[in-house]
Amino acid sequence: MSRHTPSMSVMVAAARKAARGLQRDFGEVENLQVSLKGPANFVTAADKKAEKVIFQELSKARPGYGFLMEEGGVVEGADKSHRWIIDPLDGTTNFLHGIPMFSISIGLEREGQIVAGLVYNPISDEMFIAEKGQGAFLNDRRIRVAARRELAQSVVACGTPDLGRPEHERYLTELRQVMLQVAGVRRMGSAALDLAYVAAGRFDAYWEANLAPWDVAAGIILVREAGGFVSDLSGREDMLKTGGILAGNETLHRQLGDVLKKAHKPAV
Ligand code: 2AM
Ligand code: CA
Repeated sequence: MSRHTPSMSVMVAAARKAARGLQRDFGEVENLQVSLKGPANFVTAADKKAEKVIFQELSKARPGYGFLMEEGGVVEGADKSHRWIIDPLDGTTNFLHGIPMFSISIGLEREGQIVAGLVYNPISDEMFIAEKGQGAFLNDRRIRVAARRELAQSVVACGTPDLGRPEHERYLTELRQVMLQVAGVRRMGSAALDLAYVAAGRFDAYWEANLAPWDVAAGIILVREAGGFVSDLSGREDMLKTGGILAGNETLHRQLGDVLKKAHKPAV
């Protein structure tokens, strides 16, 4: 069983409340697929509604904490040492298409350090939580990163650049090298869930570029508390600044990092 702090209880309650709205709206999205206008505006509204619920719940429980949110941006708090980092709907494209792979992501920063993280898939009802020094849990059961040490036996997750972004060539160069060396590549569409799956040992490793802080804040502590390693794509700790992320157990984190680095070196 997980023993968690009152702050985590607050996060769990906020996520569950927002999830009820997302579950309802996800059901509606399936009906809207056939309408002329399509579900895009509806999804934007669902996203904003979920964020508002989380914002209100957390503000009530912890007055003064600051916020960094996907939709609402920065809200300065009177308490400068605490900040919530929130993505109310990570995996928006999946949600829009009726694919049940999306999540709510809530991270808590104290003095600039992530001390708690929650990633919740409202459809599978899988709640991933972690607090600094307390381990990582999936629905109250302890989780750990996978123990595999060979890329050839590993399932590696990634994210591809969105339409219109300039990184497609660079990304294809990386993907080519990775897929030549691993058992399988997966592309799920929610960075927060990708990290939660690494923490749970479902994915052996994961890399992606150009992510926002709210995509990864909660997932980073999940992986670390599950015994894994997380860095940016240069092996440094600047994930929230650079938007690059590389995660796995110690061995695969290093090996995948090497593959990505070599992918960009001209052959000699
Ligand atoms: P979203 O669903 O909240 O947009 C998919 O590979 C991941 O990238 C998702 O976590 C997705 O979050 C995120 N993502 C999509 N577009 C993005 C953007 N423009 N900036 C940062 N992250 C993005
Ligand atoms: Ca997101």
